[in-house]
Amino acid sequence: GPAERPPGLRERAALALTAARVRTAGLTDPVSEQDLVAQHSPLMSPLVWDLAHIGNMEELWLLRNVAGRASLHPEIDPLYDAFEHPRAERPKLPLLGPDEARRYAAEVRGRVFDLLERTPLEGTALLDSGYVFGMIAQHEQQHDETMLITHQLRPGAPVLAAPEPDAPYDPPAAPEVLVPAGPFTMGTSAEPWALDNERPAHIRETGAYWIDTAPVTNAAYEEFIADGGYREPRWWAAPGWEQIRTHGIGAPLFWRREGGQWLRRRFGVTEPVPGEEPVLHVSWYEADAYARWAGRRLPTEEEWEKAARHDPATGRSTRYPWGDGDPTADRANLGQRHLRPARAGSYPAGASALGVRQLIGDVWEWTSSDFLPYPGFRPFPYREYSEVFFGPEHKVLRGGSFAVDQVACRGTFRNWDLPVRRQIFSGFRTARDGGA
Ligand code: AVJ
Ligand code: FE
Repeated sequence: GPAERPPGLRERAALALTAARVRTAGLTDPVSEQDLVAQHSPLMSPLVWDLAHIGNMEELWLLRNVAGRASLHPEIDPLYDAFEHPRAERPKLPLLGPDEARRYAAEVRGRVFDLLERTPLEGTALLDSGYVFGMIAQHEQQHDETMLITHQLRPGAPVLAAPEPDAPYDPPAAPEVLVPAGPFTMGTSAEPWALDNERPAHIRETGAYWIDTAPVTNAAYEEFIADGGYREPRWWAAPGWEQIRTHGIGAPLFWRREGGQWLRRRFGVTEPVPGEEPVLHVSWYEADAYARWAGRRLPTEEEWEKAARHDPATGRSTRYPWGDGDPTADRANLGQRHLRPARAGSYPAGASALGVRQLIGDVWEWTSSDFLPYPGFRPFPYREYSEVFFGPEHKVLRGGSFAVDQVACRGTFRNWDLPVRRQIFSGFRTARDGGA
């Protein structure tokens, strides 16, 4: 019957925009006025900035650039341009207050729904397949993850709640999987809402390599700490060694040692570090140092994507490790359904063709690769999404965390950050070269 008909593009766009706004409300409505306007870390904006910035990007792309309307409130536009004001400066700006920001975002959204009903989703690159609506839903979800990071950094009592992961758990027998040498298709030219940096599809070659079946766990990472990993310069890239010396770092962010055990603070609650869970809140330097200590290395970005998408039986690259179907609750820990990763070895239904687990969801995974354009890259629709960040200073993360919504997560999705960053929901898995 009609209930089983897959949603059309217009409906998909409306659902994605609404899901993002429900999540935004959940991240801001339970927060006090004072905590919405405060800056909880110099790395982050006040939550009230993200809230109005979400509305302002939506107005810019959908109401001004697509529909050709005039700015609703020209005086506020410069306040919410991420390139005009670095995060540390944002609390001093004359920002909209919480209620004004909510009203503004809601006003924009009402007009956007009118536009979505009346606009053909074809004819221009921005409108084809509803691209710009999908891009704006992804933008809001990305800021929702950013706001969740702010929640994690915020001192004080918890305001968020979610059920514990109840994922199917069936630890794989082998700790690593051999990926055969040969070509595969990286990136996409077919995924309608893929962002510019995921395009175009192109062929890459890799050698044979072994990759961890699941992300590195807290228990494994604790062995590195206990073995003096943070006191041994030979494991560390020079800037990483400098960072841990300067800041006295000896464990992942939010960890502390008490009574002979590791505790961590997670969204306002202190708890023992769970050994079977993927390690979280490590920098690229910490991931790189652990891998070297373990006699291994981080996977390159193409090795990660080949493990996640290449089906040796068909030679095709799939959208996700499990195939082309959308993520489901038994395949991946996405969408802030839980406020933590699931145990390493969960989600057997989400395994890749070769049996690699938890590539999608749980923790973002650092790769060894710099964030660079694919051959044939074209900035679209704005240079400031990806192009201005290309270069050796940013490292690529793959796979998405528990805080990523499925609209902004697929086998081709690329995230990036500075290698010193640890407040993000970052973990990793390791690799090593395969035999001849
Ligand atoms: C892709 C997560 C690095 O948050 O800086 C949000 C996403 N771009 N608004 C970021 C983004 C513009 C971006 N990351
Ligand atoms: Fe943004």
